[in-house]
Amino acid sequence: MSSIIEGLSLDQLPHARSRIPILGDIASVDRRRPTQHELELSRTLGPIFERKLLNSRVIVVAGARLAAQACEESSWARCLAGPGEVLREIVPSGLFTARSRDPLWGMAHRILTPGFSQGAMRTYHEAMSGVADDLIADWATAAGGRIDVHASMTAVTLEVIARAAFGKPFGLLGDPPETGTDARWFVQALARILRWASDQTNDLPVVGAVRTRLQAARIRRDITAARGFVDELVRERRASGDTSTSDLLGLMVTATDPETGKPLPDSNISDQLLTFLVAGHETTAALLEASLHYLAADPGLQSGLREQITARGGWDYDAVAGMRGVRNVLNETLRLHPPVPGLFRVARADCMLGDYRIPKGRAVFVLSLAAQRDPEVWGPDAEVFDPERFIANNQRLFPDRWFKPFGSGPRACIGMAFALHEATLLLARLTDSYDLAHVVGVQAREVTPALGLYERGSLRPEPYALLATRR
Ligand code: MNH
Repeated sequence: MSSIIEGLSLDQLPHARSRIPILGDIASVDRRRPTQHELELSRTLGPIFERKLLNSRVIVVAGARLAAQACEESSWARCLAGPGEVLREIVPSGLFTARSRDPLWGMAHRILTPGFSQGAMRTYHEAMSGVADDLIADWATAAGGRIDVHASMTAVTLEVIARAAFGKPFGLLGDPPETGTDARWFVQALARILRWASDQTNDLPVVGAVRTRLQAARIRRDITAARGFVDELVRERRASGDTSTSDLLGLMVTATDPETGKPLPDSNISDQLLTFLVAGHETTAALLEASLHYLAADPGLQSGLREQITARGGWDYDAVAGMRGVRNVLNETLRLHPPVPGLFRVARADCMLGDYRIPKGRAVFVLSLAAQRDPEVWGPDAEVFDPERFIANNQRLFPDRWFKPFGSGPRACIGMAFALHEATLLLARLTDSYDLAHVVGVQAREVTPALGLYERGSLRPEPYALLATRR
């Protein structure tokens, strides 16, 4: 207890030098790249510091050892703040946005967990492979082999969710679906909603309020339309008489909660469908965009992967699940460029975080983007892109490394296995079928610090084109 009394108070937290009364850190706000700016600040302010804007204060945890402390479930819990809080306005009780004490969270979590088991991934493998075929064919038609990576990865990740998790082709790749539903307008509405949500999180207080009001009517229409679209998926599944529980839609329509014996209410099913469409595509697309960026910069890395891919001897579920080299590239990309750049955590009780006394109920922002590059636990070359860090033997060299791109505790990402299997399959298929190159030569090692990440929605490279040549 005495350490609690002796610790430093939060008034003593370091902050930007340019702080002024009342407005706070307004002179050092970077609205376009807020988390990259915090990463920069951590280099001078250290592993924990404070950001203040008017009355809002955020404690940023950038050091890996402190990040690990703030992820201990005994004293800390996930906190709904930032983008999660904004998304609550649109999707009040999806898995991502529901409060942990909301009974609907537990119910949905229990009902949907089997949909993310290894057995489920084996089932989704076929639908994912079909989308991969369509992607390979689609790239072959690009004029001059020039690929708009962001557009392509957005389409492919949405199509994977649609076919694997909902059994419903959206027609964003490959043949147009037989039935009338064209999902293109839905995808555009979704993009506008996400952009609006992300602007709200990044905007300065007054600017944000004005912008929100100006766009409110449009966004409300988009949200209503998006709900109508997902509700139609539920109606179609019910009308088909199919009561299998082999995909996420089937589980939601047919399964009951093992604890309460109840099915998910219809309004909650729409929330979950929207959640999976949003949470499931943006982040995975961002991961693929950044991974392709590294691969295109390094022909040696591509040929190394091709050898390992060929050695797996095929493309069935087990062959793909064992493509360690591809998995290492994905992990290293997630380490340096986590699509979700940080985690909000809240203290369950008065506690210490490093030298600071944290009162119960105080929130902190754990900046994964910084903690996953902390040289104290990752070594002096922490900023270098090196997939071999994730080879089992090398991992032992850094026992305290902090790596949580999918979050922490009971509210961690439910879709991790889905995302990793999908990304492994797609990246391996693309590397196997195409030589990848940047339009202007970029060296992988230059890329790391200067990727110029875009921060609208998930952290991702600025939109870029790459050249794909059929092998
Ligand atoms: Mn995902 C939660 C990262 C892919 C569905 N996801 C989270 C969290 C992170 C995260 C981090 C926790 C956020 C927090 O603590 O505030 N997710 C990712 C990344 C990828 C990803 C980096 C891809 C790469 N996620 C997916 C996919 C799906 C999905 C694919 C669905 C098919 N994620 C979720 C859901 C939650 C979540 C649902 C909320 C879980 C909960 O709170 O119970």
